[in-house]
Amino acid sequence: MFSNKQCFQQAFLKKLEMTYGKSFRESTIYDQYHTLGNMVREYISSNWIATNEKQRSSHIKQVYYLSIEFLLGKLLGQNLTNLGIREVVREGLQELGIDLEDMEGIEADAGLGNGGLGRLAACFLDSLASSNLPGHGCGIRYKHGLFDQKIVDGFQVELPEQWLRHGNAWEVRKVDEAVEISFWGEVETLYDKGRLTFRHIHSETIMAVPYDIPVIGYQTPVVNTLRLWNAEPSRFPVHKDVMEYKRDTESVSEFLYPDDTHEDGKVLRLKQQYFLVSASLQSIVLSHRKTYGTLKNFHEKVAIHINDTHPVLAIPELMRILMDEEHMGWDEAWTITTNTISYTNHTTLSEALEKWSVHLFQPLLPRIYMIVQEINERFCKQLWESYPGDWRKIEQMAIIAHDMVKMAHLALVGSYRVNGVAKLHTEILKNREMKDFYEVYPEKFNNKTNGITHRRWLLKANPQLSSAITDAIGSSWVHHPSDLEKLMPYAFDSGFKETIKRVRQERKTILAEIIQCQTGIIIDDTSIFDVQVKRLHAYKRQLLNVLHIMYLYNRLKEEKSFEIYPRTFIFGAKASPGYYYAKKIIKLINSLADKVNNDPQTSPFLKVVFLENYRVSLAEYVFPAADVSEQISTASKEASGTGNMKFMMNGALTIGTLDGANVEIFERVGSDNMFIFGLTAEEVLHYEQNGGYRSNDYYHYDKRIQQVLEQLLNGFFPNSFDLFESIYDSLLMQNDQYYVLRDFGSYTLAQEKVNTAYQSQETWLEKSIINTAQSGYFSSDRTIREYADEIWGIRSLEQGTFV
Ligand code: 26Q
Repeated sequence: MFSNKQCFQQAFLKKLEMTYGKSFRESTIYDQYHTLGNMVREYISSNWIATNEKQRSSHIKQVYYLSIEFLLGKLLGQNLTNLGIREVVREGLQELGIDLEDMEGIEADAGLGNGGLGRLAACFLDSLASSNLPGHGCGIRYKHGLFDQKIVDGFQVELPEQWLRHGNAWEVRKVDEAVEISFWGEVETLYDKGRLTFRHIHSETIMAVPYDIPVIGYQTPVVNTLRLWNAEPSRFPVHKDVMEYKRDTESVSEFLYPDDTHEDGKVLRLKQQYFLVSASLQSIVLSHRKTYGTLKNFHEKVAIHINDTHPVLAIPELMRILMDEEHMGWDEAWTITTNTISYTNHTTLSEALEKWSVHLFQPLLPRIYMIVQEINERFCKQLWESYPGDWRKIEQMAIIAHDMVKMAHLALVGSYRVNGVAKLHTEILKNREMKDFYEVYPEKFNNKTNGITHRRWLLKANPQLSSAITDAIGSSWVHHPSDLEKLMPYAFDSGFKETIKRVRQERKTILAEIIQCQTGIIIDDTSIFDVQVKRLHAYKRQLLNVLHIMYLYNRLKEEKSFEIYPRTFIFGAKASPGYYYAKKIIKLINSLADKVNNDPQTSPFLKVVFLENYRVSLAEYVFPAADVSEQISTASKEASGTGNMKFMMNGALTIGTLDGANVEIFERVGSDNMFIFGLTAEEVLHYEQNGGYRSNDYYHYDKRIQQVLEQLLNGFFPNSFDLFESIYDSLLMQNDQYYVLRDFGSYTLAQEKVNTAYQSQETWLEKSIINTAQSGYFSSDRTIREYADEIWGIRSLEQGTFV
């Protein structure tokens, strides 16, 4: 049906009429969208079934990627691209007067994630399928994804997100594969045939119903599965109000929690985590049993990966299933479990490490708690043998201590591999944050530098750049992204540079139009597009960017001879609803935008734009249009970053600290093609250990800093009385935890270099091309290959026993 546009058109019209009982003329764009979505799903259904069948019958090892977040974005465009039918469909629709881009535009983003961690999971799914690897995602089908952000009077306001409002064309509900999840109640201990057995009684159960989404690989018949669990009522309890039970049940998969490390754990969040884990493990075990009839070889045929600690209850849950349901003894169950589970850590911020109060944990998950206690006791005994008498060490490393369950410790003890997400991050884990564990389990630690799918972030998001690349070096880079290196000599080819110049301008004009539509601000599309898009966090230092813009504004106002190349500073960021400091920064950015954009003296040189509701689909327009990529976190705080890679791939130049994966970008492009500034991770860690930083000194000795900080308080921003006091205080009264003032001077110098470098257009283009050419390493295909080979031990279908 997709072989040529006529066939497609016929099938499309017939399907539309049959589904909606309307003629094409009467149909809405939503009818048309769902018709196309369903056609694509049906088109791939035989491959989907065949993939499942082959993966099962070949007895090849499978990996399940458990993640509380999957930030997929829109699926239609990516699926059409991967199937290689986008052109046929576009032309077929065009003749019917439908614009494919409009149709893609009405699709809601699947925004089931906060940021980096959730988007990484989505990129991994794409790379697994595109590499023919047997890997599936397990997540939660949140009714509401991450909140929609509105800016009202410069302040962030959150609205519930509603991605399922018009239905979801990609999911298939599998009610016959539903499983039950138990909470609350008590554990009954029985003595049966000479052994202790445990039964979870008087529990409240809810039903987990799977919704499967096909994950379509690029130009391959492989279609993997993302299984999202929906919470529904199962057996109505007799002693509880029926409506209340229904509400409580459904609330488990109602909302995605915003990333809020400031707020204490809520019982619903823990419920979600166990819900995901228990549903996924039950279904994995069922399917394994069906194929092999035993669980003794479970770890040989299944790898389970936990994305951060959120799904760490997979460890005690697998123990529970193996012992309570399969009747294995502790040692056998432990061997299987600790050879099945591997874990990725995504943060070094110790305040962000998950902990749960025993008082909340134990009543909700009584049997799981018992198992965690047993794991803890055995682990502490083992420590006692290695470190006799060292109570302090044992207390620090224990899984349960001071009435708290430490999820990262459970993950470290119960998994066979643990990895960081960039070289620097992994070193910090080994040498600092998890030093004690590294001493006990050196063989578990390894690094897997993050990556991004070049299919979404280059091929699909930037077709203009993609064509230019393919015209120059051929299309092998699409399958082998490291082939982008073939572009290196073209950095000095005047014809190619001319093409890239045109492409870059075209992409900037497209973004300028979106900005004008969304904000009403008219920006100069020949100015430098300097972009910082990411979640709002103190450690990411959007504030440093803001203070620098204020400083530029002041100089433009005060020094007649001061000139800069026109620059547009673009921000996009959501703040967690309860993170007041972050929300103040959003207000500050918007106040600054009002101030500088409306000053006729400065506005030809300086514009500030805050993009509302930053999300995957908007990001696809932002990265291709950026000249400058702001990656300015306090060194050692950003585990990796992945936006940095998306910018680089699209030819932006990075201004950044030596943090996270910036270090590895720097290794590839060198100081000629990147603007590095600021403290190193080592210097930051040194300050943290030994003290010696006094932010007030930087205030006193630097007039520029004095001026911008006074402007936070002195009415420089109209109607801002008191508003920004907490920001001022964080810098001067609380000694500037993230070294903003410490790095201000060196950031300013780096920005001056950017300003100068941009004016040599020819060499700037060279640098831009070199960045794209060196970005192949950051394809998630490389990352996934490393996970497959070095952690999971899985092989692609072609290399496996079946062809
Ligand atoms: C915590 C408690 C309660 C509710 C939510 C959360 C929560 C949710 C999401 C905590 C953290 C997250 C997300 C973290 C995250 O995205 N980390 C980023 O992961 C990226 C992928 O590895 C890295 O590139 C980033 O450096 C890292 O910050």
